[in-house]
Amino acid sequence: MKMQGIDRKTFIWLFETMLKIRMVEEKIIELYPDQEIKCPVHLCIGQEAIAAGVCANLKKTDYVFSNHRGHGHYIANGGDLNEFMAELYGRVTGCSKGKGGSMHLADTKNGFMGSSAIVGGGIPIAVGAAMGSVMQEQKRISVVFFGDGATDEGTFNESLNFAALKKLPVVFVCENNFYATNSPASARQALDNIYKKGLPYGIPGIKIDGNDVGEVFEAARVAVERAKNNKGPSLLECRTYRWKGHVGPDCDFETGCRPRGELDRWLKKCPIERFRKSILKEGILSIRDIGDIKESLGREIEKAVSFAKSSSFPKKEGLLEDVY
Ligand SMILES: Cc1ncc(C[n+]2csc(CCOP(=O)(O)OP(=O)(O)O)c2C)c(N)n1
Repeated sequence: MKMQGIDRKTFIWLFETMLKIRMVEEKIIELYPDQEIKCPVHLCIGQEAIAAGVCANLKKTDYVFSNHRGHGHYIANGGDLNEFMAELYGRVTGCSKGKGGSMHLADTKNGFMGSSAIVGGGIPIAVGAAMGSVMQEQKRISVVFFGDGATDEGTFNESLNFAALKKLPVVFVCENNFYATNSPASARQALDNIYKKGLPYGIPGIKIDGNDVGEVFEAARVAVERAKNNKGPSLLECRTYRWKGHVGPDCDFETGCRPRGELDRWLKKCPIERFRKSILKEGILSIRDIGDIKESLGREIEKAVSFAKSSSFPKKEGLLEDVY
């Protein structure tokens, strides 16, 4: 586990954030059968290190764009948990006023400009935001999270080209979990080389173990620094695996969509368990401290669920408000 250059406070923040993402999603899995959460949920359990490692390097003023698998990004970027749960429950107190659901989270006060279900859709928008930032002489950088499936889209290449041409402050973060819905990357891409896809445009790329939060943190630090110093965009390919199915709480091997053995191999590379071991070994936290963190997160999550359930649904009359 790569841990050099990370201070104690950041270590603890990274651990708490990854655990928070995991525990929130485990809660969603528990509650989903009640059928009160009506929206589809694309869970990111297994991919927590990427959201935490990247967002740890960002300021509230930076722009973040996300995709349909965006719970971790919203949480790691400091999104309010009550508003998150309320959004999943379709309540008016939700971060998108209950009209977006899990795939359309937004938290603009923290620079989280929104997630979208259009695969690859966030990529050109992030480039546009970076361009706006440069034109307005702001020091805001733009970060966009997307899956390996999004790199199959033409918009990915067009956006990379334009960002490179204009030397825009963008960090492209690909969470390569090797599947787009049920289609494995090997059935869609001739080469296994997403990190190299910016090279023809002059964008440096790096292949990272996306389950090693230290490695993600360090690569993101370098990319963010580069963007801030007007050196242009970077592409991070973070290799990981989603433990759950494409959508919903099942695992997808039940329906034959992917092999059980593959999931089992990745379960052994749990990003949180790996980090927990390092944290204990380094003496940064004790088992007791970790227990306390879990307890406090559990309370916070329960409160958010109660907040969501006790909030009202949006009114019918407001159906066409906030529609762009
Ligand atoms: C433009 C577009 N094409 C297709 C879809 C249907 N769709 C939804 S998610 C998805 C797969 C996305 O895979 P990836 O980008 O790798 O992200 P992951 O789900 O693996 O995190 C597809 C094809 C869509 N929502 N938008």
